[in-house]
Amino acid sequence: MPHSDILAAAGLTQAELTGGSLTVTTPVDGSEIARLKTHSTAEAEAQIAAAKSAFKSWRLVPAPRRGELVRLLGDELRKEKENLGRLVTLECGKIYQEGLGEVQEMIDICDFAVGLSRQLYGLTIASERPGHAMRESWHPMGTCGIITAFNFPVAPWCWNAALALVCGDPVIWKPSEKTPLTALAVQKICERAMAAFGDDAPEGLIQVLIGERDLGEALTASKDVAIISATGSVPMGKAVAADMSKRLGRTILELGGNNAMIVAPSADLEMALRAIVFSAVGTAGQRCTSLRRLIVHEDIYDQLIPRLIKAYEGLPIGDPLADGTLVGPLIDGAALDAMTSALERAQAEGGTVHGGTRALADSHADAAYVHPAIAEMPAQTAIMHTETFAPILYVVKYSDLDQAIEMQNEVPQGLSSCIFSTDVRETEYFLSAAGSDCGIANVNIGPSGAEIGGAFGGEKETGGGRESGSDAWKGYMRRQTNTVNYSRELPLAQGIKFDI
Ligand code: UN1
Repeated sequence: MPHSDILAAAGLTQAELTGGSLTVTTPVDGSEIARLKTHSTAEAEAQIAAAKSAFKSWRLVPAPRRGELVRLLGDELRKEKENLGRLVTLECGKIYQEGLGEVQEMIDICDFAVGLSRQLYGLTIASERPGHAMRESWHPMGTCGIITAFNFPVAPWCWNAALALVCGDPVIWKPSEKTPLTALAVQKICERAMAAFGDDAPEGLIQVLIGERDLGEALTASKDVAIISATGSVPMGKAVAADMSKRLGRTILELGGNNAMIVAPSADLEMALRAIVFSAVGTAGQRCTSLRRLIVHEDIYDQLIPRLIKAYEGLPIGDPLADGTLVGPLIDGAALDAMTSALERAQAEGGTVHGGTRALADSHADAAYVHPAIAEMPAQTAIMHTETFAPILYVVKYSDLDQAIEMQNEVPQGLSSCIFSTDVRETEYFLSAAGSDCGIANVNIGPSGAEIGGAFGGEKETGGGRESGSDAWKGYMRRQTNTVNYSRELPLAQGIKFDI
């Protein structure tokens, strides 16, 4: 399908796609697909003011009714799954199957949030005083600013927005400047859902800001943005956290990962092989959950690694829109440079690199296709402590599980992790307090491809935030402790006497 048809099918008009200063190129072939008009910081401030006034009425709409808006959003997304999935592929380069998967994540979180809209439960608490009742109430918090990255241009917005909306919070989205088109297409889908919902969806409830970093800074600077949920690099997260700490605003941070798999002697190597390839080369190694470090027991190293190298050699690399492609392009030339220099460092640190060179340079001179790389390392060297957003899989040997877990936990990031083993003593140990230090720890599946039902996020430099399922909704509400005295006395807590 020509690029212009993909844009049109996603509802984007020529008038919107031209005449602005933000040039959008597709990583598929490096060609320009739009010049978008950007928002000014004054417009960002106007959006913040509109959200503030939307909050006044939205917080009073009963939560199950707020859920109805998210149900309608899920319905619209179901209708648009292919069109939006294809646009995701065109704009960020992940293969079409993964583009569809990303839209499916949006649909799934909408379903989850609809159910949640009737389950924003608080506690009742035993009071120490006679004739007193205590409880905990959850109230809407205020506007939620959502900052997202190019690699998952739409799903993380929805993990945040679906929850924030049922929790009573307006949302303002600042997408990556590399992927603004998917954000515009989603905004249109939201507008249809709001129109179907009717009058109690106030103006300013769901908004999007197109442009550069200054717009994100307008969100972090404003006391009228109660929460910032940011997905992206560690430096971006540190900048957001620093700004937000100045006004003690709430953050939900989902930053870098440096995810490992331990392959133990008892592992099912067929399964491990498939899991390794999907999690290391899926999205061309540009997921925050991508597998980056493979820690393999020395007894099975020679059975697994040659097969893995062979599997890499046969990977179909190319147009992510074409059937059968498994590895699409990197986002841009800068990503290719970062990959090349990481591999040079790996070699300088004693590594042996397989693959890792540029692919399709003749047919796609303006795009950044690569052969995914495997780097066999003598130990967990310095380069392995950093996250390079590219398909590089570092491989090291281990001899004892404690040493493997120590290596797995040694890096500054703490998002996802996994072990392949059929020995329950090993797998339970890996999940125990002495095991993985990550927010996600899996057994016999790879580190990527989390379902929306669980809380998503991780520790250390990953930022500590949790999004998506479980009780992540609490991050979008304020907790209020209520004590009600229904007696005719006024006993004080802690038995204090204070007679006047
Ligand atoms: C990301 O890369 O920012 O677990 C998110 C996964 C996906 C989400 C990745 N569900 O791989």
